This record gives sequence, structure tokens and C-alpha cells, in this order.
Amino acid sequence: MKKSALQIARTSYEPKIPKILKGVVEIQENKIAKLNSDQIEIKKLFPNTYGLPVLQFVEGIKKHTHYSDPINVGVILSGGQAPGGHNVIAGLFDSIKSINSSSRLYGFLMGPDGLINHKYKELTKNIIDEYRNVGGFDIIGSGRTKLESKEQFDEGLKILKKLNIKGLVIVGGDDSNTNACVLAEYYKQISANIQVIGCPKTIDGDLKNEMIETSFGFDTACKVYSEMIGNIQKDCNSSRKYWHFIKLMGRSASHIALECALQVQPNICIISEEVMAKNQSLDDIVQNITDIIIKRANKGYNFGTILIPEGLIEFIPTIKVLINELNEYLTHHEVEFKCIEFSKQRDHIINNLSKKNSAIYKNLPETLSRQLILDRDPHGNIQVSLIETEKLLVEMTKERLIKMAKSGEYTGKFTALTHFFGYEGRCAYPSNYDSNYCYSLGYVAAKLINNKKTGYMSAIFNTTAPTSEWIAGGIPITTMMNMERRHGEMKPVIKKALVKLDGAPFQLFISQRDKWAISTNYIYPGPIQYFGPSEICDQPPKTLQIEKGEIR
Ligand code: FBP
Repeated sequence: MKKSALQIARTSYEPKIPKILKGVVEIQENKIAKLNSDQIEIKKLFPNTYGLPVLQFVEGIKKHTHYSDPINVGVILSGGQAPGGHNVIAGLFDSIKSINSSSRLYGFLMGPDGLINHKYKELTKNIIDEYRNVGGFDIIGSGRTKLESKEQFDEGLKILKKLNIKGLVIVGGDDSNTNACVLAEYYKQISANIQVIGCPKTIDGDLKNEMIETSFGFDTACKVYSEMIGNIQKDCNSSRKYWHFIKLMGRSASHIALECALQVQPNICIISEEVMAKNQSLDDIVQNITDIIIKRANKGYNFGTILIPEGLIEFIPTIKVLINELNEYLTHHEVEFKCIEFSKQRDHIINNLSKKNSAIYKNLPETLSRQLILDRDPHGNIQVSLIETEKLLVEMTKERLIKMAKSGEYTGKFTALTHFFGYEGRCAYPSNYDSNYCYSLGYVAAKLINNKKTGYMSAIFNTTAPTSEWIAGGIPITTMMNMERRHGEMKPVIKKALVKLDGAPFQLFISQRDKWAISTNYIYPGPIQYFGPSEICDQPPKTLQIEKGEIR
């Protein structure tokens, strides 16, 4: 396979790891500061993995390990791609080899399916070396199958036993780490002697809490999108004739939109969590957009940029209630609904929803109403990447501006272009931050297995400090769980971290946004740099730095 110059250069980059991981470590057990709600139910569902302490690796005097024999480990990449996944695997590989050079690493192919269907490959040094610091999940592929039934767990166990695997690492987002915890609990309950460790992945940035600073891939994806938005801003400030409506990935929370807004200073950035808190309707959102377009037009600026979080539609309170009813209806009438002709599906839904939701659904633009009944993902989530919110907002804005032009309230010129940035960033070459972070996460996962831990998520903290000072450990997954309604049933799931409206990043954004809206204050971040001065190449995400009070 022909390689680009950067690919060659990146595969030989040596990720920096925390100093603590280089020497002899011992494990310190710390108490959990704060627990989520629903603890009684979680305790009942996870009797074997509930109530574990938070772990931190500290300098040790003597080797504190349980396996001196070779240790075989399996790995699964689950869910959407995120830059750095290959480095988790590389860190895992190097770590088990450092324990015993005869240890083996097996990758299950195409996500959890590989475990259930016994499709795997051994990851040898030659294979690993090809993928170091390179984006994508193609070393073993990824998938979204939900690991949830006893039959799946038992099938998995057969192959894990056959390969003499002691530990399984599941690299995934909130749903996949929830599955990792369920699997850990089951294997513990049946004394299978297999440990399960999760790894926090998702570009969406919504797998974070007091103990997980960020999910991997968020940094790189936001840097890629910010570069592209910056380029668009340069273009629109040059030609001064287009409004760019840019939808950004982030299935639920608006972390990506907020991070990009802080990096590029657009004219408008919608934050879904604010829309929900203010109980805004689709019309309110369009009203805000048109107000700014008119103000800019009055200054002669018939151009601008608008960032739209992918998950917006689910945060508009009335639509959220409608989606909940649609989810329940489609779960319980899946077979019947699939038999209905496409042209009749919309009317069928209108006739089967409650009166209030039926009226809301009927009044939605037809394209949106059809997109809301598309297939859910295996975890029961609506696939918001298929909903064209950016186009919907352009249409509604245009309609309103035409009306206002007729009444003489608007005299500007409105030409809009739409973009959706999501897949463009998910497989980018990981930034140095993600390369180092992911390699360390993988390295730690192996150490947790080596110390007989199960039901933990591999964790690295203090990541805005120089890498050598990063702190490493493990977080019990059950501490992140609460009960939520999924597929019409209450299930234990890891709580998604939404943008905190009282948090420093959002507060900084709102203190600046009126200025950014009317005048033109664009920032052009440029492409990710991999080689060069540290202040250009090694910057952590801006939101994280603001959260820690390092940027005000
Ligand atoms: P994960 O939560 O699995 O990391 O995936 C996140 C994401 O990239 C979302 O931002 C997006 O809505 C979704 O995946 C798209 O899913 P798919 O890859 O199945 O099209």
C-alpha cells in the first residue's frame, strides 16, 4: 500500500506517556466523591461490580502485579470512529508486551459482532506498527451491535476461553461502556475469570464527568472542524455574499459546537442545551437567526457563519416529547410499521400519535417529519446525522426574511449555503494530544487487567499539564450510571454529559457572542500541526482549558 509522507512520519512518532507509567506502580484506592442518582437500582443490577473504589497509579517500590505469565487480551472498537483508536490498541499492545513478551493481543472484527461471531485477528507487532498515530478504526473495524443478551455473552465467553484471554477492552462511548460494565458484571457473577475494561471514546465529548476529563477523539475532530470553519469564514469575509449554515456532529450534547465556536468566533452558534433550558421552539430559533441577519445586513454585512449542533432537534422541548412518543410507538409496532408503504407512513403516524403530538408532527415540514421516523440505531437512538437541520433552518429563515422584506423590515440580500461536518473529522490523524492520551489509555487498560481489575474505565487525568505530569488510574463504570428509558424500558446507562450552562466555557461564550454576532471577529485556526513548537502542536481542547481556569 502506498503511503503519504505524513503517514510515514506519523507512524514513527513516539507518543509521550505520563511519567508514572514508566516506572514501577502501585495502586492507590480513593473514595468516590459524588454519585449519580438511581444508586439503589444500580446496586441491585450490579451486585458484583458496584461500590468499587476509584484507582490511581502511584509510584511503587516493588512490582504489584498479578500476572507474571503472558497475558492475553482482546480488544473491541465499538460505535463511531474517533481519532486515536489505533493508539489505544498500540498502547495496549506495548503494555502487555512489557509485562511479558509472550503476551498476545487479539482484535475482534467489526465491533461487538466479532466477539459474538468469533471473528478476530491476532494483532502482531508488524500490524500494530502500521497503524501507530494514524486515524481510523480500520485495523479491526468497528460496529454498533449492542452487547446485551446472556446468549451473546456466553458466545463471547467461548472464544475468549479458547484464546486464553484474561481481559477484554471495549473502546466505546457511553452506550458501549455501559455494555462493558454489564459484561464485566456477568463474567464476575459466573466466575468466568475474564476482566472487562472500558475506554472513553467519542468525538461527541459527552462521555465526561468529574473523573473523565474528556473522551478521546473530541480534540482532533474539533480541530479539524475548526480549521474548515475558519477557512469558510476567510472565504465568506472575502466574497461577502453567503451565509453558511454549518451543522456539526454531536448526536446529543453540543460540546463540539461550543468548542468550535470558542476556536473560530462565528456569528451565531446554537447550543442545544440552552434551547432546552429556555424552552425555545423552532420558530424562536429562526427568530434569533433572522434578528442577527437583519442587524448585520443593516451594517452592510450580508454574510456570516452559523454553527448548528447535530442533536438540536431532540432538544427543542415540544419535539423532544414528540420523539419520545415516536420512539415508544416505533419500538412496539416495528413490524407493522415496516409493512406500511412509504407514501402512507406519515399519515399512519399522524393517526396513531396522541392528539397533541399528532398536531405537532403534522405541522412539521414534511422532510423533517419523514426524517424523524427513519430507523433508530441499535441502542434506540434517533440517527440525528440523517436529519438535515441545517437545510430546514435555511428554508425557515428564508421564508421569514421574504415576509420581512415585503413589509420593509429587511432590505438585505440572503443567499445561504449548507454544510455538514462530521465524518470529515472522525478518522483524521489524531492530534498530538489525542495520540498521547489514547496511547496512555491503552497502556493503563493493560495495567488494570494485570492488576485483576474489572468493571473499570481506563482513565487519565490532569491532561492540560505536560504529558509527563498526567495522572493515570481507573474509574468504576457503575459510578457513572443512572436509569433511563430506552426502547420503552428503564435501563442502566452511563449518564451523557451535556454542556453545563453554568460552566465556564458556556459562560465565556455568552459573554462574547453578541459582539461576534454583529461585528466580524473571526479566528482562523488553520490545520492541525503535528511537528513543531509545543504551543502549536500540543494544545488540549479549549473547553477543557477554560474549565480548569487556564483560559479566561
Ligand atoms: P459514538 O457516540 O459512537 O462515538 O458516535 C458518535 C457519532 O459520530 C455522532 O456524532 C453521530 O451522530 C453518529 O456517530 C453517526 O453515526 P454513524 O457512524 O452510525 O453514522
